[in-house]
Amino acid sequence: MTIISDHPASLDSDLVVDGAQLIGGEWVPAASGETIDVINPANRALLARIPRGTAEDVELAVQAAEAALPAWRDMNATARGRLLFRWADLIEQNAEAIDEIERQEVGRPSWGPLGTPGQLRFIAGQADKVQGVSLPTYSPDQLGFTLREPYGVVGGIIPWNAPGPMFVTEVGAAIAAGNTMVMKPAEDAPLTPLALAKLALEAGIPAGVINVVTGYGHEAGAAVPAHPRIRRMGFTGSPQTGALVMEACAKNLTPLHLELGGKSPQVVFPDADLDLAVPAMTAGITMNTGQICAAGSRVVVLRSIHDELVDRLAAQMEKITYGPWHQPVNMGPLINQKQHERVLGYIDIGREAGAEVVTGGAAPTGGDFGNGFFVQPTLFDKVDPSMRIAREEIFGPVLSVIAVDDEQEAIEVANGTEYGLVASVWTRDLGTAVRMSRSLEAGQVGVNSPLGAGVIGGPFGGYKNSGFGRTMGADSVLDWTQVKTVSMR
Ligand code: TXE
Repeated sequence: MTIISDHPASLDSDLVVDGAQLIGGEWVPAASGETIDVINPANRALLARIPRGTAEDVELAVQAAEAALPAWRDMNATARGRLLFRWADLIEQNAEAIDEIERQEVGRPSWGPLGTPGQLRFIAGQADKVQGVSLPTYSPDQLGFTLREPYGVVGGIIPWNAPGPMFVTEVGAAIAAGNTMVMKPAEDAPLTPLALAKLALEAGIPAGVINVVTGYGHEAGAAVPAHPRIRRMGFTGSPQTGALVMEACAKNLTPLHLELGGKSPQVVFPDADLDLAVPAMTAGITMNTGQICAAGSRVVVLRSIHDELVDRLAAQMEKITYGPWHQPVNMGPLINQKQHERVLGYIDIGREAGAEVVTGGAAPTGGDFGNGFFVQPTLFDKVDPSMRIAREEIFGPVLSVIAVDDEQEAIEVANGTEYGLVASVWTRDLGTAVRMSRSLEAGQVGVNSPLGAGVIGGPFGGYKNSGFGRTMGADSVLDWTQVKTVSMR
């Protein structure tokens, strides 16, 4: 570990990389020499300083990734997979330290055992299952088949809401396929990605296969898709930034996938099991303080069950405890001041548009909340689908209830936003479940299950403006490959 800054550490772990980024297996400062403070959003305590990387650092990282490419690409695929399995083992062995780093930089309470090793193992298992097909030929002295080959040096940009899982799924899939990568984590939560990269080196993944350039989005971030020798990109974040990344890729004709968030509907029918639905829907909007792309932020409910559902949701939301990361609470703060202002701003927008705050609706003050970016779990009723709080991603613990008259209207409202990431249906009727599963415009549909959760290796990604391409599952590894047809005589 290279310690460059001199502030008192409030995170005590060998895995905390302070003042350095990873280029070609070396922990180095930014070419600019400048740094960015990383804080705990629950109390604004300084956790570490990260290099403020720029295009110059991205260039060095691309060179390092190019140098590492031939050996990594040509390695026996099973051996490559084994290194990823070893990486997963090390993450599991260091689960507490990783969890603590992620808890502090995101400000969230512990979620118990890390899911990250399992996600990585699924991907590791795909490394030697990247296969082509055999093809018919015109003549018997000819063979035809396809090869799936890595793109080469690829780039990734991830957000701050789940830095650990995002890092392993994006990096894991790209390198499992034989690519080498330049990854730019979010400036708000870079410490978990850096710690995971450190474990990757320890696992024996060669220097230069994973390069992590830290810095701001408009500097280090913008330089990754703008680099002409980045052969493919993966981006997770906001639609606005996604469009910028796509524009930069268009200039270089670089293919990419985008995962851009959602406004996921939870459609509740009168025969729903509310004992199951209410806690799940509440958890779905308060977990990670609502800062989850899959958060079920709209409840679309059939009118006959509306009053009972709103009462029960309000009671459940009032049970949610919130406070600093080190306490046994359900919910922590929002990530930063900008998001705090944004979420509180949306609550005002909802009120002004005529929606009714049933519970929550403000930032708690005093006591344990100190100067953290906290906001109360908030339930809005009497929401019209045309309101901004019903159409735009708030990325906070704010749930909007929309009443509808019948199944057809439920489908229209559920599909009535530009997003299409996840949708859930709560019903005991098999016919309703089948029709809704087909009708909902979303990359993931949950029946009596929120967030599209619980499926191992399920491809994850959006319909419509939620993006394209898939970031998990076997498909994600294939997405990082290109197809070559071979005709052999
Ligand atoms: O996102 P950005 P922000 C949504 C969510 C949230 C909103 C704003 O609604 O309220 O976006 O969050 C990098 N070129 N999601 O501002 O800007 C940046 O450094 C290249 C949903 O944090 O998209 C970070 O690493 N990169 C989402 C990453 O992009 C740039 C998760 C995401 O930041 C860049 C996060 C640029 N010009 C936010 N500007 C999800 N899909 O889960 C920024 N970045």
